[in-house]
Amino acid sequence: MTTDDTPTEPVSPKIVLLGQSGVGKSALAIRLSGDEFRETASTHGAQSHILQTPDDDNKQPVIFELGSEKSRNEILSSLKEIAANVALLLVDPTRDKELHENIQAWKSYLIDSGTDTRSTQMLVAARMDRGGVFGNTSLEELAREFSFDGVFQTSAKTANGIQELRSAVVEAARPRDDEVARDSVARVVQTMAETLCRLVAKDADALDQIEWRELERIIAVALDAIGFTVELTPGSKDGGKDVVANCAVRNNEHTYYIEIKHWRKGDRPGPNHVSDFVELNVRDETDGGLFLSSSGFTNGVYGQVGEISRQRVRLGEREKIVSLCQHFVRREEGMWYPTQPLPELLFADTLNIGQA
Ligand SMILES: Nc1nc2c(ncn2[C@@H]2O[C@H](COP(=O)(O)OP(=O)(O)OP(=O)(O)O)[C@@H](O)[C@H]2O)c(=O)[nH]1
Ligand SMILES: [Mg+2]
Repeated sequence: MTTDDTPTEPVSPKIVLLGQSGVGKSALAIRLSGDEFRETASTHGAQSHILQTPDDDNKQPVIFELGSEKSRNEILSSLKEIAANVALLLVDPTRDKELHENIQAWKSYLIDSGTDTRSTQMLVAARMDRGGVFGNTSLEELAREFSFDGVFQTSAKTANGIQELRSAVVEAARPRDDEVARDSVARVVQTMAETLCRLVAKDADALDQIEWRELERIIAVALDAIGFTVELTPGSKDGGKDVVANCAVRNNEHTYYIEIKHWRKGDRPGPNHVSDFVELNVRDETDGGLFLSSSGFTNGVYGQVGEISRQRVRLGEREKIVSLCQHFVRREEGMWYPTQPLPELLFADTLNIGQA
């Protein structure tokens, strides 16, 4: 999930190694993690290593090496998944005649994957025992041009420059105090939303004790478990949707908006609320919308269900909320994996034309 109050697991700082095949990523990872040099063959698939640090706590930074066989899309999705705190771009200035283009290309991956904004980035010249920098390229100038935070000349073989690089990486990967605090608050919030999700799955009446913001979190947690990539919008100024859920359908990214009304019994959203939401989905060209109301809808809305669903917006009541929570529980117990496409699941158990 991605939001300011995103629940996140306690994780070790993550370091990602990028660069062309054969530039020395595996050798450097082995040197940084085990302080030895080993001959390596080309590695495929992401590899991970634990970085050696002086303080032996359970948050040792993890080094990920991107496999070299990857396509642009694979690189981007690996980078997004890793969400590194530190990115090391390895280059071989002793022989790379296209150093500038090469750095530019990798930098674009860092930018397009969002790694650029969240990580410290270092330009690392590798295999420097094999010779000096090719031509009169200045690594410092390149680092400045592409906004790297540091530049290092290293050799995994002789260990030159490794200590300096390791210290800089450890420092950059150290979680800041505010991050630690945010992390633990987020963890508590996440745990609470999961616990509430289990309660609602067992007993729909639990909904009556739950505040609206908690219900938004519950729905976000449930959709996340079902397999959507979920974003919970801020509590106020949510732009008319409470949760944005994304999923890939046959390699195409689909986006759904979810609006959640959790009003006291007797108060029910009417046609205007629903039509605002329909319009929002049309305007933002979503692939559909789900309007959930724990207290049901006014009669005016029930009369328009057919028209509303033609606009790819579905309406869900208590039963739908409970069913999403039950999916969460079954998923958590490992008893269930989605067999239907996710968009169908999202729209299951909603009001349909015949029912109204
Ligand atoms: N002389 C020297 N050779 C090195 C050094 N680092 C790596 N090599 C050699 O360079 C070759 C490529 O190194 P790797 O670490 O496997 O490169 P890689 O970036 O992991 O390559 P892929 O896994 O294909 O992406 C191997 O033969 C290494 O032994 C170094 O510092 N000095
Ligand atoms: Mg490798």
